[in-house]
Amino acid sequence: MGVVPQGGNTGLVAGSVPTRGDEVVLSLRRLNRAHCDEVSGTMFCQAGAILDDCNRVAKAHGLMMPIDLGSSGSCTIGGNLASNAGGVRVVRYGSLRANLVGLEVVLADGTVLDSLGTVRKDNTGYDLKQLFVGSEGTLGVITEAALAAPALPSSVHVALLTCNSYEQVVRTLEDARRELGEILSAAECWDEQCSRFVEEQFPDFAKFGPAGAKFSLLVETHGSNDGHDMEKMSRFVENRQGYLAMSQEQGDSMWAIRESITLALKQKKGVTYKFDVSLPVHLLEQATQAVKLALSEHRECQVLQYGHICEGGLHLNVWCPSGDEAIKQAAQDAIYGFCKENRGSISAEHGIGTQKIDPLVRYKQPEQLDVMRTLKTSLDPNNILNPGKVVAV
Ligand code: S2G
Ligand code: ZN
Repeated sequence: MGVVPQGGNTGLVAGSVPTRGDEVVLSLRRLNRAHCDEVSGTMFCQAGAILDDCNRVAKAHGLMMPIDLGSSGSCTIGGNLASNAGGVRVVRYGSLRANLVGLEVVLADGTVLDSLGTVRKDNTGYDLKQLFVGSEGTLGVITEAALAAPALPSSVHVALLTCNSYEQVVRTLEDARRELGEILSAAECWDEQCSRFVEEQFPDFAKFGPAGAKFSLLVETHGSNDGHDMEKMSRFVENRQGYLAMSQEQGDSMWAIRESITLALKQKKGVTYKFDVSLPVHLLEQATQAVKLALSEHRECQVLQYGHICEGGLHLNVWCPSGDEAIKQAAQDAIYGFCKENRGSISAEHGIGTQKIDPLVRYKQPEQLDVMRTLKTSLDPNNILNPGKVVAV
């Protein structure tokens, strides 16, 4: 008998879905309280608290949650931690792992590990709380977290640039890091295929720049001095192809294009094979080309490239008019093989669940898998916690 912890069930690799028919789903939804320790800038969130709700509590104290995800209206903090959610502002605030201050987690034998608190420094042996981040409920059930909550920015600026080549995207990103420095909060890139899918599915969306731009690059700043930030952003945008949002509404419209790529893929009739990898930034386009080459005889398919470019995040999606296992396998071999050759990751932020166990076994260093299995069997000897997920012992 297994126990499958479940929060918002918004994962993309079936990590919170029972698969064996005899498991108990342990919903954390009723553990949904959140409060803020304003002095230390710490948010205490129970596992079932919804990310948007936590943000509302944080904002009431002039703070914000350190991550922002498209699923923020239904995903829960426990699930975000179990998958070490990243989202669109990792370049500025880090992943959830980087913002974890303390954790309350229940082990398979009922032991409660409690490291909740506000202190940022604790070097007393192994940092056990971090073991459970990204473990997808297979090592323990997260029940509450203490998270570092950054100050809510009083100045936010968004620009949407277009680039004629991926090399130009990389150069522009380097310029953004240099010219915007500490106020850079997000940089998201997508290709013309993504723009086409969004325009097709959401024709009423505001348009910024020429249709058919090879690449779009959304750049955002978070700061506390609007005059300073606006001057830096204006100077950054002035000699480039693109638009600087002149209102929050325009900035939101730019974000809406980026955040609707996933939805456009979902809405478009057909089948989409999703890959979520990370690589050195300069290689993302080459990875996409490797997949396009592997699918060159399948002209009916479309390969879409988008993601969190600052940290080398690539959401590569292959859309086909109808499902075809051979296409999925060819794309998978190409993208994961490219990651292996270039020290990338076959799952940048979505985790393993049940859907990426095979590539995990095929592409992860065997010695690392062995240590993972040792951890799993020592913490959960009867394999009751989310059995069949991640290392799937
Ligand atoms: C993103 C969301 C899920 C997807 O948009 O950043 O992580 O569709 C993704 O890949
Ligand atoms: Zn993502």
